[in-house]
Amino acid sequence: MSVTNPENKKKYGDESLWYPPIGLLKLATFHRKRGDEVKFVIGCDKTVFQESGLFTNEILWDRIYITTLFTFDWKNIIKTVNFYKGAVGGSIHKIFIGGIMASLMPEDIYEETGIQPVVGILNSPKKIGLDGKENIDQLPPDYSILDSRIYAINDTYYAYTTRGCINHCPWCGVSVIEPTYCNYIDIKPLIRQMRAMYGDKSRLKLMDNNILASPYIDQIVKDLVELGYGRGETTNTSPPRTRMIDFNQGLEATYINDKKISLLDKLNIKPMRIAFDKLSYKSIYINAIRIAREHGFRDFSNYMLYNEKDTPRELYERLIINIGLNKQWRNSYEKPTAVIYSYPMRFAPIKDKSSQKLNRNRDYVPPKKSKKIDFLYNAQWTKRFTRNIEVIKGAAHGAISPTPDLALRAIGETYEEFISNLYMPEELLRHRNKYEARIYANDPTRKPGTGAVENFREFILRLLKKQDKIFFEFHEAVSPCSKEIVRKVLNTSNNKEVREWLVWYLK
Ligand code: B12
Ligand code: SF4
Repeated sequence: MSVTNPENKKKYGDESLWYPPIGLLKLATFHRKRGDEVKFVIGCDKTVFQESGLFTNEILWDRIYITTLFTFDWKNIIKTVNFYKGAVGGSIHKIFIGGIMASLMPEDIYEETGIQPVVGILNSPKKIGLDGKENIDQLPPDYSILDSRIYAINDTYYAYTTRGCINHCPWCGVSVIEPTYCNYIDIKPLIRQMRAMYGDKSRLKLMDNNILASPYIDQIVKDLVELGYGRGETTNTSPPRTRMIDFNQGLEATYINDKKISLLDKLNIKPMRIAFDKLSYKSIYINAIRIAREHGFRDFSNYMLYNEKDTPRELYERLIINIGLNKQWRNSYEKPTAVIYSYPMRFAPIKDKSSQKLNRNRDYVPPKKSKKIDFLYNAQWTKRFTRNIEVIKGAAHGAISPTPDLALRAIGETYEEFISNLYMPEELLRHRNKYEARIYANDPTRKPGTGAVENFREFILRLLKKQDKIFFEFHEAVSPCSKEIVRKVLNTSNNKEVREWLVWYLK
């Protein structure tokens, strides 16, 4: 957790702001209903203690609640817990740690801090040592404790209509965080309370892990229509705004058929998120997109898990499938009839029983599958490759464009170009206009770049086709994404060309 300057965020809309810490907001509602005073702070905030007007190591607050999200935030979370521990003079019974990371690795947190985290959904005050019967998880979040310039609460409500998931995909933490599958939650009272408290907001983000698996999906859609999220419905504000539903965690393609889509058709869903996590789901995925489009859905957002059991080649093929669909939906001079934005999402491990504690870092790469690898056509993920995927995405604001020409330029027109891009020094990848000589049809007036991009591709493909000693020297120098290793090889390599290219990785 870090502090963001609210002034920097002012100009952005709700969609570009942070997701609110919903767990803490529900706890705020719970405590305020009991007449308690509540204050929200981000990260290690000394003002909490100064406000007490007392001397150091004194705190006015009776309880400190710390929420956690990703396991790879480990360092920051531990730092934050220790900060507040110090501030309450070590009386750790005042500190409560909960949320996602706390539920995924409670023993690790206990070992490190001496505090036993609260695991899972907060369905009873007993879990936080208080009396009462309320299901805290189903209380309306208290938006008033947050700065609306930092968090996306101006336009949006958040809710769950189900909890847990019937599947147990090995890469996913949901079966640990929400182990009991709850197939229906009536959100009507919650949304009505939120409207009464905070006004009529146009967006509803449903955070359900796998909503279409619920046998009560008909009832859920009925509830949403009753709440005014049907097609063409608007807010009761002046001016009125279109009400929109975002199934934030996506819809599982296997459940999408004519019957389910006819049901969803009643709702104003934007965007329609359908995941495409493995190439082997190709026909199921394409079929789901086809059915949804036939039913009039136009804005697709497609998450693609990568860096787990797949290969770069499989990711490229999935991206090409989306580019192909975008091409089909576009007549050369007219507006496309539908668009897909592709979001490659880097896998982050949930558990790690080995001593390496891989789930505490964001830069995980899967172990090598075999010693004998064809580094060209069966390349495996490396730190450099995952880094370069993020650079390619970053250049296009986090997504691969639905415009086919732009998408192909970003990822590479052929697999060979794609794999060269994954090896490419960041300087070249980030500043294509400066370094790419080729002029593309959609940007005919651009001044040609230096040609370093093309030269690099020629160099790396030559090496990849040989896979000899020189290739391995280069591959091992750049793959770990470490300037230190690059420098080392730069000092020892006898190959002039290798040395010349390595310099680019130090820029
Ligand atoms: C929404 C969401 C996102 C959102 C934003 C998350 C946010 N809030 O900021 C977005 C879309 C940005 C996102 C992105 C990613 N996500 Co995500 N996401 C989720 C999701 C679906 C819900 C999290 C959430 O906010 N829940 C809302 C609140 C109400 O529920 P809650 O946190 O469970 O709170 C309850 C309890 O936990 C408890 N509680 C919470 N806080 C506290 C505090 C105290 C003191 C107490 C006592 C109790 C308590 O009480 C609450 C009420 O019951 C979870 C899955 C899940 N079902 O939880 C995955 C999940 C957290 N994401 C995951 C992953 C992998 C990612 C990505 C890395 C994917 C990718 N490859 O890019 C990215 C990372 C982005 C980044 N920063 O780099 C993994 C985390 C794995 C890990 N190793 O940590 C999860 C668990 C899903 C999974 N596949 O396993 N994600
Ligand atoms: S279907 Fe989605 S939410 Fe359910 S276990 Fe698999 S990845 Fe997790």
